Amino acid sequence: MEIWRHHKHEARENQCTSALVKHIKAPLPLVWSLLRRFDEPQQYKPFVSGCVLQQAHVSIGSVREVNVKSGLPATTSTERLEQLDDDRHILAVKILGGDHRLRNYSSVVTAHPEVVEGAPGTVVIESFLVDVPDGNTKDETSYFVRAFISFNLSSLATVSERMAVQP
Ligand code: A8S
Repeated sequence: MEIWRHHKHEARENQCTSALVKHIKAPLPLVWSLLRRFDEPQQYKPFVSGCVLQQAHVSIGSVREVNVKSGLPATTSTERLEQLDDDRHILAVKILGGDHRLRNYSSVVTAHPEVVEGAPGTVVIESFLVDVPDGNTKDETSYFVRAFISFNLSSLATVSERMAVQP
């Protein structure tokens, strides 16, 4: 399978898009069990302080209210689950609103098995598409978003690798 096929976003003139790759030394079922929890991003995202789902259960179209820790340029973000594929390991989320500057943000994260030094590992790819805010450049926007995704994926690796060694 071509691992990049779900990450080809069509960016308009006022938008930017980019992707990050993270290799994790933990088996795919474990990594996916963390990624798929649309209702509990705080399990690995270091800047999330809490999350409230607007429905009783997660399904496509579910909306979550994410609260982020103090000191960040935002306090809250409203996000909708667009796709959750437990067979192909695809999660897609759209940001609907919040007191931040990310307009029309959408992201896709996929997980793929790999073997690292004879042990089961996982490659995670996360890509995004977002409007470039007025007064910012594409490079600034990309740098800002990539920084948060990079922290999230590093933390995902730390948490999964810890769980992999002590089941
Ligand atoms: C994610 C990705 C991002 C989250 C960003 C980019 C955010 O949660 C933070 C600061 C902001 O200014 C925007 O998948 C927002 O978490 C940490 C509140 C959306």
